[in-house]
Amino acid sequence: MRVKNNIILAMDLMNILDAYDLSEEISNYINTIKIGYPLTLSEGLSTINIFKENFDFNVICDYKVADIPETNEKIADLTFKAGADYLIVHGFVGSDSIIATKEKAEEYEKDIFLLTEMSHPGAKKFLQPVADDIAKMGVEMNIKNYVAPSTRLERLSQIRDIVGKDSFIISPGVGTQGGDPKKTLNYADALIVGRSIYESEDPETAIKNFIF
Ligand code: FNU
Repeated sequence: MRVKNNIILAMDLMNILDAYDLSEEISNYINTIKIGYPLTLSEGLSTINIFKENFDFNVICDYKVADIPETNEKIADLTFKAGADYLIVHGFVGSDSIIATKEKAEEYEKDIFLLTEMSHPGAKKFLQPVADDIAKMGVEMNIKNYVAPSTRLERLSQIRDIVGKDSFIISPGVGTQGGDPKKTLNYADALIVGRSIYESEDPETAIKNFIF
């Protein structure tokens, strides 16, 4: 996966017109966006194709899939059928649930990202203690793409050590959540950036602050 300028825009706007306008404004700087529940539940899965057809973006769907294998498979099927290139899947649910999404991705010649540790403070209590094991499981499962936090660089570094240099790590938490973008790129392949860009008065200038 080639992420232009190592920036993935988290498109957490609540309506497609705003998202479309922002895409027009910054499409020279990025080729990859991440959409999640805010935009999908507001406007539907059809938004995926709007970004693909008009901007040719890679679209990562951040649905943090975390269910039993049979339900995960249905969610993955709907997401890839709607045009997604990647689906973010929780690791804590275990390998059978993850395999269900990975196999579905392969049917569509797409892929998943495995979520290890999250970036917010609350993740320290339940997720952090098992995050290394989630990453190790991912390696055993031959998963190549991971999500790991920029808000705790020592954890990001540890997860990089586990998944190895050839894996692809995308990292949320820079900017508004406090993570340092430049230092994050010592360990991660790309930054996920949301509010620092889409809440800015001048998104084009804001995005340049994340280009090194
Ligand atoms: P911004 N996100 C996150 N932390 O922030 N997918 C995680 O551990 C994770 C995520 C998402 O803070 C979050 O939902 F796994 O405005 C949002 O879409 O820059 C984006 O990353 C961060 O947005």
